[in-house]
Amino acid sequence: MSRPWFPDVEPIVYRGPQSETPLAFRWYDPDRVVCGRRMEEQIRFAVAFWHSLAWEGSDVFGAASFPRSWNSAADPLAVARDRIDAGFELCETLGIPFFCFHDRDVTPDVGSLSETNALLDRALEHLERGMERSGRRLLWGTANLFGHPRYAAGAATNPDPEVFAFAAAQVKHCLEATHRLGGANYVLWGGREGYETLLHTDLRRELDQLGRFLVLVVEHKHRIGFPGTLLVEPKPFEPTKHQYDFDAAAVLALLQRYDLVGEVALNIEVNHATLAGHDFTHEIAYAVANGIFGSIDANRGDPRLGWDTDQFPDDPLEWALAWREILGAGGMGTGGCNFDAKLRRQSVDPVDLLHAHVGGMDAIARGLLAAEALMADGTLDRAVAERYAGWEGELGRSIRAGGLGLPDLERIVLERRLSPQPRSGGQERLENLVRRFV
Ligand code: XLS
Ligand code: NI
Ligand code: NI
Repeated sequence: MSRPWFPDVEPIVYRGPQSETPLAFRWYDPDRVVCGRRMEEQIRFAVAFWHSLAWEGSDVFGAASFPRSWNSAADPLAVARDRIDAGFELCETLGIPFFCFHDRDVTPDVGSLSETNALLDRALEHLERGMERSGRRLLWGTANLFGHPRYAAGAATNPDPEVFAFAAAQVKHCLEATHRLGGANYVLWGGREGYETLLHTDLRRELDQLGRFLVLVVEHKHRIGFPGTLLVEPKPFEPTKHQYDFDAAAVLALLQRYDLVGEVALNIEVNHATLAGHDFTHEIAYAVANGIFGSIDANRGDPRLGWDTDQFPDDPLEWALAWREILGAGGMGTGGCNFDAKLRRQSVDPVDLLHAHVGGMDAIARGLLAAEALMADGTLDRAVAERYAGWEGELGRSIRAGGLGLPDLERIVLERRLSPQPRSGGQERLENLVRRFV
């Protein structure tokens, strides 16, 4: 493998927790079997094209701080090819099996939909060849329905039906491309599907529009026979003040209302969970409990910055708790861990991308190993089972079965002179227990 974009870097390998080599894995050991699967297959890491290849360090206050050589060609198709090549080189250097992209991460909007699609398709031919050569796979594709000014007032939830139509056409093309590339999932993140003010917003109408849009995407998935999973990615706000896919619970309500349960699952992002005021683990547990867990966007926020800072993961404890939920649900399924994470603006060297991914991969892998050990130990699971043991007894089972009304329960309390006593939840003991494994 020639390495024109990340020269002087050898493929990064596992060297164990004691290694002092900066670009080495201390915990991520792709061939190690964890809970019945090789780590690589259990985690399913993906590189995000937008943050790691297209983005060059601009923020709302300043311009690009690390122009990338792979983005410097004059012609958009040449940029796309270089960017794709750099992307596969990044994946191969890191041993990352998957990637994710938005249509506009590959080629820009060049005016009319037909010209834009034609340009994208030519770039995707190059992508397809790179996939064959490198053996890398597509975790998910998605359409960028938030960057272009036409989407300033939303895509599906726009007050103008022509924008809805445009967004639908864009998603049709991107879903078909994802299908052609063998994508495991297709993601819808409703960046501007929300409102800035209720003063000019017909909320009921916009929810119906969003529901209609999702139904159209589901219909088209079946029409073309796309076997992957459709995923909605919750986020509470940013860019809009309020987004309709606020959190896992809000998306579940949408899916129920528009009869889409069983058709659409969730792509849960760490920093979106925390922005919504939840722990990451809560969002996963909520999705798992409702049968809609799909995939993960791995990153983290900053506890003192209230926006989507998209930093690379660094907390094995947070990931251990997340993995416990995911493994409990049978694993990732078609999903995976996509690094929807970006460098800090001062990390101007391409090699910083490698350090960032290595750290993130190790944090996630270490969490996975901790979750496996915690589950094998069994104390925590037993504590939970004991806490609810009463519900497996005669009274608990009868209540759950639905055979007892309020008068029956009153009679039971009076006849048996019930006087339930508080029992310790043992939280501190369990927190100490978990710490032993991380
Ligand atoms: C933005 C989202 C975005 C989606 C894909 O906050 O995380 O990156 O993952 O459109
Ligand atoms: Ni994301
Ligand atoms: Ni995000």
